[in-house]
Amino acid sequence: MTGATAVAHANIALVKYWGKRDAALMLPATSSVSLTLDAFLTTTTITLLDEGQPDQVELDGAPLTGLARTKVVRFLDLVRSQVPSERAGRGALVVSRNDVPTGAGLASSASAFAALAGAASRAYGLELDRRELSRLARRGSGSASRSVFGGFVRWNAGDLDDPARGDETSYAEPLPTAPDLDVAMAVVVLDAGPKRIGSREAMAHTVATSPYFPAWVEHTERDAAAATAAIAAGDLATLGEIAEASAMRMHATMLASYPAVRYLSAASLEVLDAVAALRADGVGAWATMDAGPNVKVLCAASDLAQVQAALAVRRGAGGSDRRVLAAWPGPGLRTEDLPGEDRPAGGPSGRGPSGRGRAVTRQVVASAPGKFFVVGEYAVVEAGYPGVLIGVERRVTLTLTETAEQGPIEQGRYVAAVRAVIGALATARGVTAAPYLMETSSALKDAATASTPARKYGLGSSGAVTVAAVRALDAWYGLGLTAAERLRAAILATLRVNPRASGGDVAASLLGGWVAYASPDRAWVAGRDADAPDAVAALVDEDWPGLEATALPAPSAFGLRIGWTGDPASTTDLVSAVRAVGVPTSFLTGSRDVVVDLRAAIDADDADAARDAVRRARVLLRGLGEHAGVAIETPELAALIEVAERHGLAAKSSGAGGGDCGIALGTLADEAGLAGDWAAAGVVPLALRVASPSQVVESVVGASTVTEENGDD
Ligand code: 2P0
Repeated sequence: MTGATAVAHANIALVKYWGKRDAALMLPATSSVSLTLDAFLTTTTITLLDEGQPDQVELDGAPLTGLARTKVVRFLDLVRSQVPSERAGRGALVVSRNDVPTGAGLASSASAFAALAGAASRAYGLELDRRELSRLARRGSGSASRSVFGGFVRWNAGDLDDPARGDETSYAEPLPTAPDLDVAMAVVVLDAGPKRIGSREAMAHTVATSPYFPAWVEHTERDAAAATAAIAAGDLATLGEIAEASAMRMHATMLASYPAVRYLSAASLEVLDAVAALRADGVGAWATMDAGPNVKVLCAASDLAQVQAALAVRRGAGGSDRRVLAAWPGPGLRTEDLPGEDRPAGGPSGRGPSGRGRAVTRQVVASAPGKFFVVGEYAVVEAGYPGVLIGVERRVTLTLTETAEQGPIEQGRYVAAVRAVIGALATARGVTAAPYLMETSSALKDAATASTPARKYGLGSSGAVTVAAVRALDAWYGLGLTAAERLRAAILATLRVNPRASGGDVAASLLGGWVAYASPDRAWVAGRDADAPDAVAALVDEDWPGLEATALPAPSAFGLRIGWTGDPASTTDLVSAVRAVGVPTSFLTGSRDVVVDLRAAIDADDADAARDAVRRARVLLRGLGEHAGVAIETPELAALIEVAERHGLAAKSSGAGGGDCGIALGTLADEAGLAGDWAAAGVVPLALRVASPSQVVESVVGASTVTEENGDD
């Protein structure tokens, strides 16, 4: 089968694009600056049909028709006009899916055309670098040029005088970003009301009729330069001010066209007021708006939960609460061939050990999410006793970059243990790989800001870094480990650092989502572990007694909320105190029953049974703390639990307890009410989504190949 799949994420402009100077070549009147978001994405698969067959285009399971289909077919024609091979005559089956919250009006032409550009160019065998991909995506939709890249991006207006030069020079590029610029966006979803004029038409109408348009162009070029500098300097306040001003100027310019184009609704204005009130309270939050009534609010990642909670509550005339989605910076375009595809000879493979001496640099980026215990903590440490955990969308990212000579890797004991385990596996399999540099970054804790100290939430960073290292080195050596082999390799490395670890955090980070876990018989593992490559390979290959890690179905009848109570007591102190007195058998068996019942409740999607299991787990953990003379459930956690119960949720401490986070499970009617009541009790609600699995993105910088491989085998 000949074809390719691409994934692209939406972006939100901080300095807006509004107006073209050349509609045929899709050249913008100004440069713009954006942030690519993780939360909204498009996945597009293109399969080439036989010569002469008409294109078929499907979006979210239904055939596209009319103008929407014509835009896609025209874009495919543009790609085919650049293809020298026999493929140019072949039609395409285009199957596209938007992952955006339903009914939120957030589907975006940016992610759609960036994904289409990636999938089409690859399916038709065009070897484009990222800049060329950005220029191509631009021809589908201007803002799509920016979604080729992740994070902060600038789309250059390009040469303004000569249209041909403009086409070559108008592309997006990733912006140098200060490492501590850790931002997020709260997306306030408002009723879209009657359908308004589309942005392409509205833009053309603004250019043609707004007397303010020349002033808009002049200001925007300056704003783009200032935003670029603020991003490089890590100056969020300046960036936020520019972003809000750019959005207001864009809407002012279109309000001045005749007849006026107005996307702002009364509800939008209320949110703009709420954002201004947040700022007056000293919280850094800045609003931006596009061609619709929704308001997106830029803030520091560490302020997101507070911003979300504040914007969710609608004050005054008895209105209902608003829906506020959370988004973080997202990645750029990824593409991959369909299975069975042969790359043209001599093209970069993007997989397996790197060929030395190539004029390109290979890079592997692996990431793994954080985790929370739902039930089973303390018991899961004993072989055969199960727990349920959940992966949450805060990631550790680890990047390997090809280098000339292998230098020392100083990334801590867990990474060192993974390097030893994967190195032994590679030796046993007779595989070598190029030397690499390794960098890690973690979003599992929030850096300090002027107003808040650094925050650590107990998200399981050692498990996440272990998993990210296994995924990265597996890809680097081209070992092609199965999911079960990755799990055993990661737990083996973990046990070499901490022989008492359960490995539950590793399983949750590897699989993402809801996970049932039982730890292996660690005495059995220790008895067989040895540095010899063959011993490691044998151990990673075979089943381990007791070990179970199973992805559970995501419940729809209930969800999890997470609250943070503040500084934790030391996990090791708590665990040592409990171990000193011994874990009573009644606790172990009680915990096992709870886990069995919660798994059944998840399978049956039964909220009442799930709450019952969580309440029993809470009682067991309090009893264990009393037995050992330590506060697993601190007074702050008790307050968190009582507030959650008032809102109809069942709650408990999570993990070792003694502080950190509590989890609350159930169906929440009043999101803002819980957030407000938790805040009044000194609990910070954490806006954490259920995580997708650990993942690897592999790229060859300087060539066109970017492959992504997901956690599922
Ligand atoms: C932006 N928007 O910069 C601006 C701000 C909406 C408001 O780019 O005609 O779908 O396909 O180039 O990219 C939306 O317009 O328009 C847009 P075309 P596009 O994000």
